[in-house]
Amino acid sequence: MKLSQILTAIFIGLSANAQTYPPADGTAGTTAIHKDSPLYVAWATGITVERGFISITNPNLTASGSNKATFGLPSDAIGYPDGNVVSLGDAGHAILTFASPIYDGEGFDFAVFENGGIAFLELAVVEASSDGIHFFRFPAHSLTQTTTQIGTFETPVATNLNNIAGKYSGNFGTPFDISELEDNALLDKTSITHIKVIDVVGSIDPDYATFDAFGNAINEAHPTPFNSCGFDLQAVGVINQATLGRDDFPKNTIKIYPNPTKDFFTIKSDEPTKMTIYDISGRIVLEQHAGPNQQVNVSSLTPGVYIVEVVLAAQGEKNAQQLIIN
Ligand SMILES: [Ca+2]
Ligand SMILES: [Ca+2]
Repeated sequence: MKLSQILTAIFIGLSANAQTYPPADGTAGTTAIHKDSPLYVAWATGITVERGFISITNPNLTASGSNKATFGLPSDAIGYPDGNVVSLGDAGHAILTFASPIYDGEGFDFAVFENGGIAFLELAVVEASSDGIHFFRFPAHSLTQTTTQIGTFETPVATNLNNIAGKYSGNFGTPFDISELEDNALLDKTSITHIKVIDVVGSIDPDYATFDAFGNAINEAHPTPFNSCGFDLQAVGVINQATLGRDDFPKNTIKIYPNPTKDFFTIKSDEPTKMTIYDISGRIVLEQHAGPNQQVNVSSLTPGVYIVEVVLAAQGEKNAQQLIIN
């Protein structure tokens, strides 16, 4: 089962009457991944930006002397999310590159950071490419109503949004799982080299709207005629990064299997380890010492995404992996 299906199943289970998606950062069941999570192994290293209008429905409108967004520099979205952003403007986009490609490993593979708060989310759809030419969009879904325009200072809510960047606050990445992209001969999921982040035009006017994968206009704050309008891209964090060859893996890299699991997993290791399991919000849910190749019982944990951090007792070397319990 794909991660998205697992999560959807969980949330359908929690709210029998309505399909909803993972809630805001800080709420149980969220998939928001904090910027200091050990899951991030790298950050974007290159970027090109094409800015959009401050108001795509009124292209003559200007702010700070320009009819396009001007706030921030493209380089502000390189590296660790330090709070600085580049504003994309209506329908503007950024294409990010990486020192080493992203691959479709277990669970989430990368995350996109905006700078919003729960009280004001700004959204973007996301695409991936393995050649920098052909881009493929993650299947965005907006459950927000499409009859009343969300106003300039209003916001959609996270539980109505899936595969849409910006659904979490500035300290948390919105994660994406490459396995959710449709298979295509022009897409190599083992070597994603470019991530494209495209501002959602919040207008529900079909002449301007950004539509999700189901044909719904994605309703968000509109108009926003400011020089800092549109998606404020802060960073893209890499979770599953391809390395140049197997020899480049550290000698003591730890494997956990099976993953996903229902009840038990084994840490493959030659020496005693200290193991801590965090939920995706960073709370410790299980902590124990484990002998070589010892089984760990996780049958008491709720299905979902976890982070297993293993410290080799001798070297103190840390290794973090995603664990999916289904
Ligand atoms: Ca994946
Ligand atoms: Ca927007």
